[in-house]
Amino acid sequence: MLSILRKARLKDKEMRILMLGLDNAGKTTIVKRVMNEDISTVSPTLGFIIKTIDFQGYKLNIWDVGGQKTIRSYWKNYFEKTDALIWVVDATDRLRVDDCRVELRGLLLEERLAGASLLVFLNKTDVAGCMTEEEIKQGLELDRIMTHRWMIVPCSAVTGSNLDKGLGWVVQDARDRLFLY
Ligand code: G3D
Repeated sequence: MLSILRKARLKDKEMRILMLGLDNAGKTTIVKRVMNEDISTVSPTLGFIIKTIDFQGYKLNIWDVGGQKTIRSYWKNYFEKTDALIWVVDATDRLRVDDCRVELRGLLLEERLAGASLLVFLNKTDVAGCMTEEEIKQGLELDRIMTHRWMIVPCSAVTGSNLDKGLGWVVQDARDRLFLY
């Protein structure tokens, strides 16, 4: 049933994308950058923000849900009908890689996210000395993920680099999955 709903929405060229990650990872800045909004006034997301982005002819409804520990238990409320999960990682935050892995693993066990593809945005790669793609792959044990199609894309919300590449993969992957061209 869910997949029928998904197909219907894809035909309407609409996708629901959930953007999650630990607090301070850069979720809100990514959304603002993609929408060409001023990124100098980003404040921590306490509740959630929904933005609709027009991308390659698709409407991407992006739910940016706050990541503070106290509100992570509410993430569940946003899972319904998710086509893709974007997991944003702060490439400069070595101290919380374990926390990040545990939260991601928990999400991937959620039944309602079973059909979603996973894009890992390794954000803040404009910062010198940040973690590499390989470090994060290992730190998050991405190679062990067999339940979801996934991709990791190093990016920067500040420079805008690779944001289109990541979203492009999300759109392409959802289309491939549903055999819709
Ligand atoms: P969140 O929505 O995931 O909680 P925010 O994160 O978008 O609020 O960003 C948290 C902080 O990280 C912000 O800095 C923001 O400017 C910074 N940031 C986000 N993306 C990048 C990036 O790609 N590169 C760098 N260098 N910084 C980034 P402040 O200082 O406002 O807390």
